[in-house]
Amino acid sequence: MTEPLVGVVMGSASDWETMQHCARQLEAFGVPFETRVLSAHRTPRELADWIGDAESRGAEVFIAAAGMAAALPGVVAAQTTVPVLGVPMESKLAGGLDSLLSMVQMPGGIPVGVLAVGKAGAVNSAILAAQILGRSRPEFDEAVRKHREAKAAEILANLDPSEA
Ligand code: RP5
Repeated sequence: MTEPLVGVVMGSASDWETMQHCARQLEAFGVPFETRVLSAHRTPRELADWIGDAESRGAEVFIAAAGMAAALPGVVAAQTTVPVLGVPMESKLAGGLDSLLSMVQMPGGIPVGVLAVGKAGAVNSAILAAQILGRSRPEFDEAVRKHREAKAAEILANLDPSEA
């Protein structure tokens, strides 16, 4: 079994609808990862156990998604020096601005790299994780380059939307 290089954790199963886009992007890049629903508030002990376990098995990036109080990425970051990327979930209050502000306002000393709210952030967290891993693994760097080229080609193939 390939051990995960990326640990993807979300505060609730309700976050999966958004975070499946992160998982799909990691899969497309061939990055080994594992996903967990574990909450900073509802399952704090199990969360701590998983962080330690994933780190000991070789995880080099954590991606943590949460909404509402959105404490999860900060709580993960407090327990590891593995880089943590945070993905704020959309919410009924202010469209997820609440999650974004909660997540991004980490106290000095414990950083979390916060991405955009929702699907764009979920996809970008996977791409950024691949870029981080790509510093020492050229295959992931190459996968990111190809992804960018494909996205650019899509745009250039349809320059005039009125012709579609
Ligand atoms: C957060 O609360 C989760 O990350 C989720 O975005 C939000 C709502 O959770 P549920 O009530 O849907 O389980 O902890």
